[in-house]
Amino acid sequence: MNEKKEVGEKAVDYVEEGMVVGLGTGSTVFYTISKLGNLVQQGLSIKGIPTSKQTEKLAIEVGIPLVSFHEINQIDVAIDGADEVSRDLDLIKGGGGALLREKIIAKAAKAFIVVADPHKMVDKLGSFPLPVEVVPFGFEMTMKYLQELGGSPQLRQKDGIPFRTDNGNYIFDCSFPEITSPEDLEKDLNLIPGVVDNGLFIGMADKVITLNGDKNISINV
Ligand code: DER
Repeated sequence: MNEKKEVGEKAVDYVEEGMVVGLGTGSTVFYTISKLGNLVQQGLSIKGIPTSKQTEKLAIEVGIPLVSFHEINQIDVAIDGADEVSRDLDLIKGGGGALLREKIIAKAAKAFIVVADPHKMVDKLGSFPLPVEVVPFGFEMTMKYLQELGGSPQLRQKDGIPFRTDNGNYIFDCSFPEITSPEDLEKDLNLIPGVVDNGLFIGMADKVITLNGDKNISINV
């Protein structure tokens, strides 16, 4: 079976009747959302909160009822993908451009479950360029501050113009020679005026579902 499909569908085991579910963004959680849609058609009663317009569209297509924050008291579980997962279950996210809404929903959830194919599992974070969401106003100055922190920021483009997030912001994909302290870097980045948030999710994942060396499901906690 497709590795993404196998880990994505496994996450459904953590969704129970009546739950409010944070629905992540990307090609792995696509399978989680698709399977949840099948279960909803078979009678499962859940409500979804999407982390992106892309996921909102998918959830509607597969028939998952959606709610917004003012209609709920809490999010029971959030399920999302990642671009890198460290041994400490810290994450780099944002490859899909949805990091801000993903982090808001992951933080608000009682449980945050990550679905990641084995290629995402790393010893140390940082091979994947770190996405940093910034407001367009003064982005040229923000870029300079990212460079002063040791990053090599590249403004993400789409169709020849700067990529815009669902929130109307830009993303810099920042390569760092080495991320010695992800905790400190996350804080330092978010202190820069113009930075909205970044793709470091430190200490947030409760479980990471992947495949082990024998290609069997591995639940890391
Ligand atoms: O943007 C993100 O963090 C997404 O979750 C995404 O990058 C996950 O990657 P995937 O498409 O390989 O699941």
